[in-house]
Amino acid sequence: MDRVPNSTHWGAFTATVTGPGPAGLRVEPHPLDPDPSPLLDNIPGAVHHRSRVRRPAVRRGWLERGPGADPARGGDEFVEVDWDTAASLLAGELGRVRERHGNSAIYGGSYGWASAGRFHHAQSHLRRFLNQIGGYTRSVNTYSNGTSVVVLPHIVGTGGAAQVMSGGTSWPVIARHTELLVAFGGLRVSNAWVAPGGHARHSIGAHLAEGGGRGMRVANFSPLRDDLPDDVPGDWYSIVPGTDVVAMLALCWVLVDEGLADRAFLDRYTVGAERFIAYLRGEPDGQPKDPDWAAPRCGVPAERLRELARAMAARRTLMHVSWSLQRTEHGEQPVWAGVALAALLGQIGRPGGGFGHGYSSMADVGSAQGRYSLPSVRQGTNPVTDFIPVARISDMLLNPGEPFDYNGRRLRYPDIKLVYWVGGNPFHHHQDLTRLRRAFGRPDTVVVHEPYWTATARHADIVLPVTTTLERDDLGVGRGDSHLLAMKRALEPTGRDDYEIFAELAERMGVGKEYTEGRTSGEWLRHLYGEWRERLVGRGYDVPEFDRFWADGVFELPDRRDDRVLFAEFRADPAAHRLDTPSGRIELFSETVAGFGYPDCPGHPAWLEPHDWLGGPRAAEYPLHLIANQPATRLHSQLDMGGHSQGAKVAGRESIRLHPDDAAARGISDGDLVRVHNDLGSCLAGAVLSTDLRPGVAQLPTGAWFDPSGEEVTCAHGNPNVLTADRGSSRLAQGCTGQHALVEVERFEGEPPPVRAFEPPAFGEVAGAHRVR
Ligand SMILES: Nc1nc2c(c(=O)[nH]1)N[C@H]1C(S)=C(S)[C@@H](COP(=O)(O)OP(=O)(O)OC[C@H]3O[C@@H](n4cnc5c(=O)[nH]c(N)nc54)[C@H](O)[C@@H]3O)O[C@H]1N2
Ligand SMILES: Nc1nc2c(c(=O)[nH]1)N[C@H]1C(S)=C(S)[C@@H](COP(=O)(O)OP(=O)(O)OC[C@H]3O[C@@H](n4cnc5c(=O)[nH]c(N)nc54)[C@H](O)[C@@H]3O)O[C@H]1N2
Ligand SMILES: [Mo]
Repeated sequence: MDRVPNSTHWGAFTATVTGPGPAGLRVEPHPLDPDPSPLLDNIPGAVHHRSRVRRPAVRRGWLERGPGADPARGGDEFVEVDWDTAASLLAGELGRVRERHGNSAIYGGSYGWASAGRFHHAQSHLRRFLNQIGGYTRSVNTYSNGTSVVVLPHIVGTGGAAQVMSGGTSWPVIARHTELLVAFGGLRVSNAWVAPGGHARHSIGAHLAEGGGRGMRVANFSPLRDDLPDDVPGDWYSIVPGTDVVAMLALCWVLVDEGLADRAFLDRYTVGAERFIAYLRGEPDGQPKDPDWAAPRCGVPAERLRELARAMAARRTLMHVSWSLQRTEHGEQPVWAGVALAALLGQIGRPGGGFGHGYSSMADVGSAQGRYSLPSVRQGTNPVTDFIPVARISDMLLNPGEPFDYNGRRLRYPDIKLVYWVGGNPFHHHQDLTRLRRAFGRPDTVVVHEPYWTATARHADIVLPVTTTLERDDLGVGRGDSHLLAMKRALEPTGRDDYEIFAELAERMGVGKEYTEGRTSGEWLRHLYGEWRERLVGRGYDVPEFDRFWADGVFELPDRRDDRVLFAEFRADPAAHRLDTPSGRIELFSETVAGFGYPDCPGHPAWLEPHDWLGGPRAAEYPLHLIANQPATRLHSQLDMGGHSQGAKVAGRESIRLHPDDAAARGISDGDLVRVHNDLGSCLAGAVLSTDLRPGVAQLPTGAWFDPSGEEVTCAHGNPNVLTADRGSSRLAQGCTGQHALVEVERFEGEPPPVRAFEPPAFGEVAGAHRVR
């Protein structure tokens, strides 16, 4: 059998089919990848798994009683129907909602990562289709960096924010020039296995090795020692979670106090330094933000902070903030304080110095990039203006018509009647899943396209089975990727492509021609490639014809720059390369933000106590700080049933790491089944003891499939989002704050409920015409 190329967000691979079932599917890393991710091992056991959705299914209550709010959503059985029945029910319901309530009653925000592949990108097709039938309420920003993308434009302008977020200073520049990399949030290499759309050649390990070999040291500010790989020269600053701003302010204070701040840089390139420095000195509140103030709050000894500030000023220093820090309450502040600290050091715009954001968050940050766009499906324009910041989903569904604040505006939640989700798993990604379940009970109808019976599919009324990337042809390339890959079908499809489903609905709703433009999906691939090729050829690049490319299976992208230095042009000539902030400079104080009058996001970086931190009153009841970070064994909730992910489960549940002292105090041993709980909910998890954690800190990654089937716990499987609060970062950005929660942990005694997350729901029958033929 032939090895055929394919791709995922966590890397490219080849598939060889030798027989039926998982044993007959061999998945190997793509030969291009020098450092492939182990997440590829999840694929063989997942693609044929019993949790696949095999036929269209409609929730029994919806089928019997018709559309309407229903708290039974998520607990009901399903009735399998044929495609024709499903399509006619769905087209009818879309028509009803559109006519009775208008298009803004359709929520198409549908956040999520879906799969790699430029054509079969689920959300692109949903949006294209919904736009063609009159539009939908959309979502803005991401769970990933939804706080940064709102606050950074106030600090460095929209263009500056785009430069920070689209990759910043290139990795090779860091490897060659940076002497001290101060990494708030560490450099967690397992996260850099992933980039949206894929990453053909993983290289972060090589860059770190080059830098380390040259003498670069990393200051790993993290509650987890192993957020920095052992073989990278560095020092662990074991910090109390959520207190990075405290440490950053103290570092700033030392720079100012010891005359190490670069006044010339501040004068020429920033505004508001005086206001910020006055705050550091304690002029407004009587409290200098010095290392003695900081140490008991952030857990890093005052002397270490002083020494580090001096070292930062004496060396070429990159001040790095991982995205995780802004996925918290007041997550605007560590980003802003990080820029302020870099500005005080005066190295912004110098090779290997200045500010960086997200180097350990995604493979494409700092990677070589071409200055051209990638092939993509046009989504058209949305005539509906209603939107929500993406993580306000439960608020919207629970509070139609109510006002909310966002980035200086007061907006209102629309009244959603139909939720249409493709390519995402809100019962993985959203906070306070108990509340989300209530919210999902509110709309008239919930529609989901899924390859798998995820918790989101179970909370839907109409579930349509879709193919995985192994079951369709596509073009694979990520942002900041090195190659365009042919993704070739290797298996017979289960379900249909999202494209086929929307084409059918579009046809039934009178926009079939507009939607398909008369092309089959094979013709679309050629078309997208052809369009893209023409653009590149027009700019003088040599790009093969489609047939040549498809036969080769891979094309190396031309002219990718890996010598970027963030804000080098601005530094060289701040008048010619003004930032598009009101002042044209870096704003350490923003009149705009101050003018919004948000107590939870003042006009300069500041320490604001979050609800969930070990120094606050809530810690008396819930004394462990849970880090709910990205899983090292999968991407989010994807392929949690796969071999690699399952191999890391403990006592059949997701593993939670605890410090041995915290475990001993609770009579917990390695491998025990534990109950993790707070006032929002509880879950089971399997204990792993490790001195790589700061005492008082627990770590339970995201992505274990939500399993509400055990009555005595909210989730029998270990999904941390039953414990996280559904609260925006602040009124400014309203970003996701899922990274942190305060919890208590105890040994679970007695007979534990089984994990049923991967069992398909119960299927029943209803009398009459809707049965499977
Ligand atoms: N507590 C806490 N929560 C968090 C975070 C955190 O740090 N802490 N991080 C957040 C972040 S950064 C993110 S990005 C989110 C991620 O949240 P999501 O992106 O929602 O998570 P995924 O598991 O990737 O969900 C993608 C879904 O799409 C489905 N799918 C795959 N391919 C296709 C396809 O071709 N068609 C269709 N229709 N479906 C498909 C998959 O089966 C899967 O169920 O989670 C967020 N949640
Ligand atoms: N393997 C794998 N890789 C992934 C993903 C995945 O699901 N699996 N998801 C991808 C996605 S969508 C995104 S957005 C990125 C996210 O990238 P990040 O947001 O950078 O990733 P996280 O793993 O959530 O957090 C990184 C580290 O931050 C540390 N941290 C948490 N809170 C604090 C704090 O208060 N202070 C300090 N100093 N450190 C803290 C934690 O120890 C954690 O390990 O990852 C991407 N990469
Ligand atoms: Mo993300």
